[in-house]
Amino acid sequence: MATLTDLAELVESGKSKEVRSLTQKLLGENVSADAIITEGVIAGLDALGKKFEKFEAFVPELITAGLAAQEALKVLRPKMTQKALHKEIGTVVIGTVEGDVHDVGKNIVAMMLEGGGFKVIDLGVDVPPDTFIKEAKYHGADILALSALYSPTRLAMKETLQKLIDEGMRDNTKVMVGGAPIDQEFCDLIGADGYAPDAPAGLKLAKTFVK
Ligand code: B12
Repeated sequence: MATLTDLAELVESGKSKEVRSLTQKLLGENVSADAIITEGVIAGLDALGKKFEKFEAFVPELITAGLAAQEALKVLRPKMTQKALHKEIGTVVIGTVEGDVHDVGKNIVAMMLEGGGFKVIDLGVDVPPDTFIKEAKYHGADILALSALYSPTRLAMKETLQKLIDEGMRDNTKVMVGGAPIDQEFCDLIGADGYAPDAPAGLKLAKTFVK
């Protein structure tokens, strides 16, 4: 019987087609979307990340694993974003900051926020500070959610916050930050409103902002 460990291995080896069908199969067996993400998708990417650190894997492998992970998310998306029956509880503009193209984690956070009742505007990756501000203004965002995975790009979070202040929007827009190199200390340092280590914690945090 195929398991979550098999899924992790398929993600790690970048087998998109197999990842898609195993994800469908696991869902059909009532394995939860949370378990599929944590023990399948993230476990596979983490294992590959460790190999990358030891020069046992290289960028092409990261690319194919990233694509395979997205296949799993495509299958999970309808399940995770089933519209809540009540009306939207707030608007979130989310994106990966300028200079950074990692988006698997950001996509998981976006799906979970949507499933939790938020209207989510996803700006994608490598988003310049000006674009975040323009879109937050246009959509009347309650929350700006910034993701960064590649450490040097963390600085773009600070720039985005500064632009928000310059535009006089800081009082009406909560800013939450996340991604592997981000922690509470960094959040406090740049003056963001909150940090969450993963998508479920991100949803919990976002809800406290719209109470
Ligand atoms: C896949 C991958 C890639 C793929 C990304 C594909 C894609 N579509 O995303 C590609 C090939 C593009 C890539 C490129 C690079 N990568 Co890369 N990559 C990875 C890898 C293996 C997995 C990342 C991932 O998706 N993790 C799984 C997700 C689910 O986790 P996550 O993003 O952390 O998200 C969770 C939380 O952090 C949180 N979260 C995330 N965002 C947000 C936002 C908010 C608001 C909140 C509340 C929470 C939150 O919730 C998520 C879900 O629980 C990691 C290693 C690893 N273990 O993470 C390296 C890693 C991130 N990459 C790394 C590097 C060095 C690079 C490159 C510089 C390599 C190179 N030499 O070119 C480039 C940089 C490109 C750029 N400018 O951005 C390093 C970064 C080191 C550092 N500290 O800066 C890592 C850590 C690998 C390593 N161990 O050295 N990479």
